[in-house]
Amino acid sequence: MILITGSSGQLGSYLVESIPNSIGLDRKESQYTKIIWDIRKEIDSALRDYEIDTIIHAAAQVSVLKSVEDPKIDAENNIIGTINLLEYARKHDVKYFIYISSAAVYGEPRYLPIDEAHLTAPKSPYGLSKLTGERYALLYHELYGLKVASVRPFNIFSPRQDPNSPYSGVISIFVDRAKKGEPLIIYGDGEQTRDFVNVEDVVQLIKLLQKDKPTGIYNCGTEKETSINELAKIIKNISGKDLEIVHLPPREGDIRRSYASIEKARSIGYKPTTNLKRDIERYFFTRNKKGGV
Ligand code: UD2
Repeated sequence: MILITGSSGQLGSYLVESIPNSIGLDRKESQYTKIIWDIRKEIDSALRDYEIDTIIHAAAQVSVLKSVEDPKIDAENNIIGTINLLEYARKHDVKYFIYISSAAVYGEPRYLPIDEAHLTAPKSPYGLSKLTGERYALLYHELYGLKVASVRPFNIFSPRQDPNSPYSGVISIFVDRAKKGEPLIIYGDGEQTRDFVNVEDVVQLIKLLQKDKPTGIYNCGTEKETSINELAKIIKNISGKDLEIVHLPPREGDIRRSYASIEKARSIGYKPTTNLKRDIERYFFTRNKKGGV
């Protein structure tokens, strides 16, 4: 059986939906979650009734902002929580561990596109805790032979991101404001770029990993960069409204340009399908907002 942690979250919910023989664990209830459990506590008693051979660890404190406000809670979830799962894997002879890391581990890019060999110099407690969790997982490979893959997603988007959360991504926020006819707010000149990847591509890569079970680190993106100005234009056009675009001072610590090298993911068969305009339309502006995988 495949354990998916973070099953009430954006990525975890899609994973439960699209991976057969999987079971979801999360501290929050949802239709995708079978086991309600906080990973900051040891995990054995929660999984007593199950035989787990693979763990996909997507549960995390995901907000950069929150991690700055409360680095301790961030570390408890992302570091201690990961250690609890790795300890379970070690004791119960789990065969494969997929760790969901983040592009935040790189910090300010030194060159583009960013490949997996790029220096890791996180700029936030979140980036550091995700990197530490990843290092622990890879250490368990060294020490105990646990097969471990770490996925470093760039900017994931899907209709399951809560636009009302102050920690939400720019696409959900822009779409929400566009629907309400509110101005789109761009921090800085809008020429900063990101590699936006739809959640289905992240699921695609994870399924490929599950098939071959390699050990290693894999970026997950599209190898394309889109500026925030372009993104605002796309969403304004789709909405068909005469939306105002307002520029505010840049966000502190904002990265200027970012996009992934995905050569390594390609080597195991990954082919990104993300098409920003089409996906924003079908995820957010059609009647069926499910955006099913
Ligand atoms: C993303 C991830 C973060 C971490 C990081 C790694 C999300 C929500 N955050 O942060 O968890 O992995 O990548 O580098 O996926 N912006 C606006 N107006 C808005 C909101 C945002 O102009 O209303 C800009 C923002 O200043 C930034 C860009 O849009 O330049 C993307 O912002 P974001 O918060 O979606 O994601 P990012 O890249 O800061």
